[in-house]
Amino acid sequence: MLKAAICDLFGIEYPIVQGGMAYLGTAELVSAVSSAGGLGIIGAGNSEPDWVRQQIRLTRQLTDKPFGVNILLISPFAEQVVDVVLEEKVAVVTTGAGNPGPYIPRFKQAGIKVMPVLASVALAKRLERAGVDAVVAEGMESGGHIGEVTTMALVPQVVDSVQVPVVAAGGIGDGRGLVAALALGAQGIQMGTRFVCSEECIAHPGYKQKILQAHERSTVASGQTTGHPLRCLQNRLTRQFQEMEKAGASKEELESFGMNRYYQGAIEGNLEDGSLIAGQVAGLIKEIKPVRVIIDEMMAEAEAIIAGL
Ligand code: TUI
Repeated sequence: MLKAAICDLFGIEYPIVQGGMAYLGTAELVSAVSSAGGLGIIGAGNSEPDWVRQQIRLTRQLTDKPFGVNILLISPFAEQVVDVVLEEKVAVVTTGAGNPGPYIPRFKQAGIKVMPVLASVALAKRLERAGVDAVVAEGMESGGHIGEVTTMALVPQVVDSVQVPVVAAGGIGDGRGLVAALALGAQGIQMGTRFVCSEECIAHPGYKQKILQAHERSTVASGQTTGHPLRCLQNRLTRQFQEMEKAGASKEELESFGMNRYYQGAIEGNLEDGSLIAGQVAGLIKEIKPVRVIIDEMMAEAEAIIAGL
């Protein structure tokens, strides 16, 4: 049976972490992933701290397995979500879109494992010194807010730069991706897009269908000029956004145009004017399945590949 260092670190059965997706990392999905042997992650996104607390408590009712919370460091509620996570003594925290350094001492004091998601070797080294337990090295194939380096190039460079376990993210959707990540020296993988197309994910059915219909070039990273590039499925919104960027729109104009689009896309199913966040792996996903089937098939495929190498 395929085991990795992060399984012992987090007390999980399989080295599979669910990406902490805003609005979609709810108790339904998180408990399903953790109950199936992976690590489910509540996506705090820009949500209010009370909502995060409620999701933590709901998840605890649905599973007795470990799970985590992802803190979006650019959320206006980030500080308060940190307090909620400390008060609720969640097992694991992942972070996105920033440097969680200032919060690390408090998490460690509370016995909470910290695993920042990052896109550079420099931040991985800095955060290892600050005491994180593991890092997620996220390549630019990922959906959502991305860095500039691909998973293939980033993961081995992060692995060579830190002692803590590295989890690979970006472009991984099946057992082949898991084996590839392990070959690069990662101790596990994180997936987001694959779990959007699960039965348990509350994403709008129209958004899930768009992912199922996608091919390898269906996503685009827009917003490079804002400093927060975001990978989404192409639609009217991404085309308008790119035209505004080409015409030299200011960062403020672009950010206000992009406001609240995640919820519209992911939950309301506004398929043309909402953000349909997805990674390049969307083209690989052909079916909506229960989380347990996704994880079991992925593990069986990975083990068969390793046995046949
Ligand atoms: O965070 C993500 N993916 C996301 S966050 C998101 S919501 C959002 N809203 C508005 C603007 C941008 C995003 C949707 N998808 N992935 C983890 C990730 N973190 N990728 C890259 C980074 C990152 C970038 C810069 C981490 C640290 C960082 O450091 C800057 C610094 O302060 O050193």
